[in-house]
Amino acid sequence: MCLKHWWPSEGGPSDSSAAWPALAIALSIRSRAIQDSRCYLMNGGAVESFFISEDTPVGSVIGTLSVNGDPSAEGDIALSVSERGAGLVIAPGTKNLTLARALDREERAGPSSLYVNVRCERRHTTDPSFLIPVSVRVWDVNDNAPVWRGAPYSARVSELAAVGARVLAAPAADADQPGPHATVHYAVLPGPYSEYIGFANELDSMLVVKKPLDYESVRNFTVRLRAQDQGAPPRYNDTELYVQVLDADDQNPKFTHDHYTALLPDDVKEGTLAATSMLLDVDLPVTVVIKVL
Ligand SMILES: [Ca+2]
Ligand SMILES: [Ca+2]
Ligand SMILES: [Ca+2]
Repeated sequence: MCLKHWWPSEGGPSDSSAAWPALAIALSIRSRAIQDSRCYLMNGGAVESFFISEDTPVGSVIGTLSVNGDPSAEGDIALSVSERGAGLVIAPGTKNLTLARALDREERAGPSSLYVNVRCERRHTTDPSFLIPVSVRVWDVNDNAPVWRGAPYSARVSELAAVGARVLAAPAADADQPGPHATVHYAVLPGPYSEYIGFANELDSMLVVKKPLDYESVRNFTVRLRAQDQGAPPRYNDTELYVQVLDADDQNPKFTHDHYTALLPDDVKEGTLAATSMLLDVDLPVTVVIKVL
């Protein structure tokens, strides 16, 4: 606001010269009242806002209140946070706002924002005190690793399962805010048998067969799984998948020898047991009985 002082020589709003002293006094009082900017925010706003990292340590100074006035012991204003336990305090004699409780964007270890009122008093006056609303919000940091649901995992897979066949869903959830901090990439870690099983793709929690299984050569195995977010640096969790390979009748029976002979008496009767032979069947043991016909 701009005040203009009129003087009689400039031509005033009234033609009554007797009115000038009273007008000058009134303007002077009003001018002083307006010039007392103590407890007003310097930026002309009504609210003081701060935006800080969610992992800001308790005890940190998060900012300085941009209020007009001197809050020191000999100063002309007094500042205090009007709510008790509000999560913010003002260091005595300063305009510094100090964090008094942990904040958490995920609202697990504390609130994700604070709203408090700072009381500002004009010292040595009877003016009513001012309340300055202060808002503190937090931005996300990557403070959560993906967490596997239902881990560790186990699956039974037929040796006849085709490459690409689904084995198991192994989902992991990340509590951080949507975006890189919560985007989970899945992988089977390199190691023994890791060539048999893999994720459909790195963003898909579905495990599939990557290489044909064979009960006769591998009956069970364990692979390690990793779920990693895309933060910088990333966070991850590992778990295990145990796979039991199920036998299937995928082998033809084989004779243990190429040929068999038996000595039979001349009067051998029909139906007499002549010989037995073990057939080697890697799926199921089979015994064949040979009788005289
Ligand atoms: Ca957090
Ligand atoms: Ca977070
Ligand atoms: Ca994360």
